[in-house]
Amino acid sequence: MTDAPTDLGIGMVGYAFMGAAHSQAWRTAPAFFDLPLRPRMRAICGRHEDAASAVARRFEWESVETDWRKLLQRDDIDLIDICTPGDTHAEIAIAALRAGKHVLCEKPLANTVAEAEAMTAAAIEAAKHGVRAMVGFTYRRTPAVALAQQLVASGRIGKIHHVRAQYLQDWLTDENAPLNWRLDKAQAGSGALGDIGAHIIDMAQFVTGSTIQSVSGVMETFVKTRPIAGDRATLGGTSSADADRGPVTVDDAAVFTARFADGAIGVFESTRFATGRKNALRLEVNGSLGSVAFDFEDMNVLEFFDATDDPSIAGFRRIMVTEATHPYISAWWPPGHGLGYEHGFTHQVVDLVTDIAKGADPVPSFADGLAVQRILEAVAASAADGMTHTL
Ligand code: SOE
Repeated sequence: MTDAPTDLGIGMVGYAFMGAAHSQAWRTAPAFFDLPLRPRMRAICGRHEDAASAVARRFEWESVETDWRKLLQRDDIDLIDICTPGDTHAEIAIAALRAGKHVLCEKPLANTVAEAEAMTAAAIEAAKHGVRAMVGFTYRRTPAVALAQQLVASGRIGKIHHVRAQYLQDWLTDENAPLNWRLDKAQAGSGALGDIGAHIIDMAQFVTGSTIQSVSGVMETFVKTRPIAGDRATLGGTSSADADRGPVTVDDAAVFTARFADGAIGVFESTRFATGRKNALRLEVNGSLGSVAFDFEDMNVLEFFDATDDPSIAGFRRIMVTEATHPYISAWWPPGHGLGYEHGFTHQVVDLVTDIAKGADPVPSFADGLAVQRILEAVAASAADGMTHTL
């Protein structure tokens, strides 16, 4: 009888969409993967005790806290999982790291470069004491994306010339969709740019192994005011004529071009107004020997074009990324059964717990998150002054 792995106590801050995605990951990972440490879901934390308690019951968190600082004081908690809006990431992460707790922080890392720099400095200092930090760009851990990165890194598509990345959603095309925290700059930092643009920036740099050196961007807020839902005091309305509508203070869409360090050029598009596109995160990379192409709305497939094929039979092949030899798949189902959105979160937990046990620095690191933050800020600056901004 082998010894049971040491417990790793988890304290999670936040309980909405990301709270649910992360909760399922902490529950599922040890069931499908042989982890070197055993995650124990010690506490979920939220300002509204009733709502947090309901999520705790649903996902079987052991306890509920309403002040995240209490999590840092608990000896049964080793890791803080931050699933809150971006305006709270820096304060919680830095305090947690200084308290000796590992940190998993949702993307984007922060709302500003200054915050991201402070978080990265705290993570570097904490790592000296074996305390680890990761930022939650989960799409890297979709098997098809991980395979794309492997093909590019192995040279199968040769020298990269083009990177084409889109993240298309349409949940705000209705001008009467109400305000929420994602539309408030003070809470979210930016709109489509940081919320979904951060994902394609991280994914493009991960898959290509190259870094963005300069950007030139355009941003737009198509709907300037929206109905105020819930607590009127938090979102502001103006005159009586606007009493039921408040200002949208972030972008609805951000598009930009980019130059990469390896000489490739990129085109990026992130929007919440791509009518009909629900979660179309797409990446295509064109190289001298071939191309890879991915669309999250067909997430178990990677398209691959091999330019060395006989031209009479050449074409984009659809690789079903569901073989046991493909990244992460051997823990799941037989070929062809497929994975879903939630599996990226489970794989994130698996890799984080494994790195903590090994004493390794997880990726993407806070430094990777800072690099994305710098690009976000450069795109916003370019959209404001019409200039190309170099990182
Ligand atoms: C935006 O709608 C969003 O929820 C992002 O915030 C998540 O990071 C992404 O995984 C799904 O879409």
